[in-house]
Amino acid sequence: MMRKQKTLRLILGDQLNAQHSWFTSVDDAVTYVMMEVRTETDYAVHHVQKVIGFFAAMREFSKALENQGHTVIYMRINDEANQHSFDKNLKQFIDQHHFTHFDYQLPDEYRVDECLNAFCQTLHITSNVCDSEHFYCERFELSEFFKGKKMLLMESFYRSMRTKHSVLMEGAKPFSGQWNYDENNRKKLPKNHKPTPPLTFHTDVSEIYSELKTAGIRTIGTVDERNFLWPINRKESLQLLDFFVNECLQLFGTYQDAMMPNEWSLYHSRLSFSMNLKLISPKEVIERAIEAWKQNPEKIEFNQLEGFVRQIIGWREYMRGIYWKEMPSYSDLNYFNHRQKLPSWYWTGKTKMACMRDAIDQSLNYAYAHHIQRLMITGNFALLAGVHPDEVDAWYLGIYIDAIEWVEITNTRGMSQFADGGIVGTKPYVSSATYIDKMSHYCGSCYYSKSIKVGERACPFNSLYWNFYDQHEDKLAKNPRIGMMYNVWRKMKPEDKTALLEQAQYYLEHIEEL
Ligand code: FAD
Ligand code: DLZ
Repeated sequence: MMRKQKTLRLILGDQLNAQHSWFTSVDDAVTYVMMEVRTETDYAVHHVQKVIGFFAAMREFSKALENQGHTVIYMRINDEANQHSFDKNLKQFIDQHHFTHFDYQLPDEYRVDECLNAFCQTLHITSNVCDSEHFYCERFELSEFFKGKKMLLMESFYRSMRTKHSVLMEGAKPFSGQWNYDENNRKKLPKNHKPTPPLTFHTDVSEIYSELKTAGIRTIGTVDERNFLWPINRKESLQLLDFFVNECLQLFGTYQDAMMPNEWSLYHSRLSFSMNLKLISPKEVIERAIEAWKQNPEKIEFNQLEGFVRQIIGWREYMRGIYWKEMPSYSDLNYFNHRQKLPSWYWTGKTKMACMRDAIDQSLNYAYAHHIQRLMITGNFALLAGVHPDEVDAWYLGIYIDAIEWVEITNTRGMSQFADGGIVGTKPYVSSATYIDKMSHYCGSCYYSKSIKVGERACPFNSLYWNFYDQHEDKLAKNPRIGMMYNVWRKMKPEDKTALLEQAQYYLEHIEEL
């Protein structure tokens, strides 16, 4: 009789998928391994809530596996035997416990994928890699879809996903005959509107917090260690999903681009953390949202649902596909050759610009900002200020609870900084105060004036905006989506142009004081 293999299976911190086929039966020849390691806590300076969130969710997941009868090795951050990298610890476990086979799931991050690939080459036992069974698409499906195409348009990818997976379709046509409801969506919040208060959790994470301090892990931001607000297991993630479809979905599309001081989550789902750790799947999120709409179509209009589905089956899958298509060269792209550093107030919120202060403060307090705050406030400013994309990436990769490179870098370097020269976006997302005021209630309380372009109280976004276009005319003037701005710029009086450029220069030289 053949001896049964003794298998070691690695579960990464963002592979907490209880629905994975690995777990359908208990096999006493299989041991699962999870580990808290310095390579992961230190590849960026993370928000304290992010590190705690990952560790708490990993510990919950390992406990749940053990309760189901699975064998788990869980290595904590301060374990004496911890060698603080996946490959070194794995080697140690394999040698110590005489495993005869090693399994892992496809990692979502290029760096970890390379590390585990290389590790398997060194092994004297057999190994196998399988899918993480989370995404709609396979790793290189988008690459195949766009093969031979110059433009990688999200809209065409999104439509093909809707069709392939029969989501909101009537045969071959989109339900209601229309693919895109952006026109109906994206409104400013009425001034006295009180959004639904967010559902938060109250987990005591003081034990993990004190372990992080003992380990000396550098972090940013704050945490209420007795009331950790993020979901850390599948049950809580499903509660958050229920809360979203019952309380927020009906206004999701309408206010998805709106911003309001001191309102940190509005009608957003805050499901990115749960989804990125695979506590819940994109498919079940979409199915739950569709079910809620079907049950109550009067409360949840179709445009709200479509706006939400688009984010997940569209943008989320698209960004992952772009990541695997373009890595590793993507992480070096710097189309505008930007070189500046991020101002130090990105880590303190101490700026007189009300919009920047609010977006940074809430990022430090909650490890969260919604999409338009990331894109049109902090990202917009960094691009206008000519900050090096490496600096911008490091900040975004650290500060947000949901930041994992595949979805962070494509959004930051790609969509927000246009450092990829137009792989993800068709034009840079920059704006003056006009857009910020159109979508928010920040400008009314700001030290700077949204309508002043030059002078002491001039909103920095105004002059930096024109300075950006002036600086990059060679790269942008031919772009059909922005040619119009160059017509306006060229028609401006020379003395007005000079004043704007001088103002921008002054602000760039005094960026720390803004
Ligand atoms: P909702 O507004 O409720 O949207 C629902 C879901 O749609 C999200 O949970 C998310 O899974 C998905 N989604 C929406 N927009 C995008 C998008 N552009 N790309 C991919 N998925 C999307 N998202 C991350 O998950 N991790 C990141 O590190 C990250 N970094 C970003 C950096 C920048 C500069 C920008 C502009 C965007 C970034 N995003 C990132 C995308 C988006 O901002 C977040 O997914 C969203 O804010 C998460 O909050 P939510 O769950 O409340 O989203
Ligand atoms: C983000 C993160 C952190 C902070 N810590 C760990 C860890 O200690 N152990 C672990 O397995 N995963 C962690 N993660 C998530 C990983 O960085 C993630 O699994 C990889 O980036 C692969 O996508």
